[in-house]
Amino acid sequence: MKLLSQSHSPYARKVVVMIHELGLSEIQIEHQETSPTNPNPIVSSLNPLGKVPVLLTDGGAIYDSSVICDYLCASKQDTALLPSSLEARTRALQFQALADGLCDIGIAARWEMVRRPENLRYPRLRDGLLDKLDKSYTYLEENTPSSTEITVGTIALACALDWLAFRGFTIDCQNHPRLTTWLDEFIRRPSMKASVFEGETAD
Ligand SMILES: N[C@@H](CCC(=O)N[C@@H](CS)C(=O)NCC(=O)O)C(=O)O
Repeated sequence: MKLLSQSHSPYARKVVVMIHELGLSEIQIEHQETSPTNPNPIVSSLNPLGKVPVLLTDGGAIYDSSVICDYLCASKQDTALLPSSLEARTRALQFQALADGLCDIGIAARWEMVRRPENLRYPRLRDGLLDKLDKSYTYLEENTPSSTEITVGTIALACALDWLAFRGFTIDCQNHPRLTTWLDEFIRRPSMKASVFEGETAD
């Protein structure tokens, strides 16, 4: 199997971390740049949305990151990273949904702050998006996972928060001490150290 990935994508990193955590070292990881303003024909031929990550399997191409994570857990019959009990599974998937939503918001905010030509930016939209990030950080400070909770949800969350910090949306450690401590500890995992963000979007 081969994963089409991007070294600065939080969704792709979630899958890369899952690959490490599941011990699936046979999966080859290939970097592919893509953006809505600079689409990559290889990625677009495999995913009509033109986005990475995409996992190439004998049965065809799989996207998006959540579906790939589900596929990898099922193929390894791993129930720890994606628990089978209803309550634990919903909790993991809810964290994953929040994490992916944070990344969607961060990407949208970056369009309004750096990626779109300056005369086309909409400050009111930027402010609305930044407010969602603030509210999510406050929610997560009150609902910080435990350091022993290693699921697709907490992996997604660590990748999302570390990506937001990588792009300058850093968590205020004075106001969010529990969340900051949790993230600092999580990014020390070997799987996170092996997948540190690097690079710039090529629009
Ligand atoms: N929901 C998707 C989001 C993937 C996504 O937005 N990937 C970005 C990289 S961070 C991308 O490929 N963007 C290219 C584009 O939007 O054309 C997932 O979870 O895989």
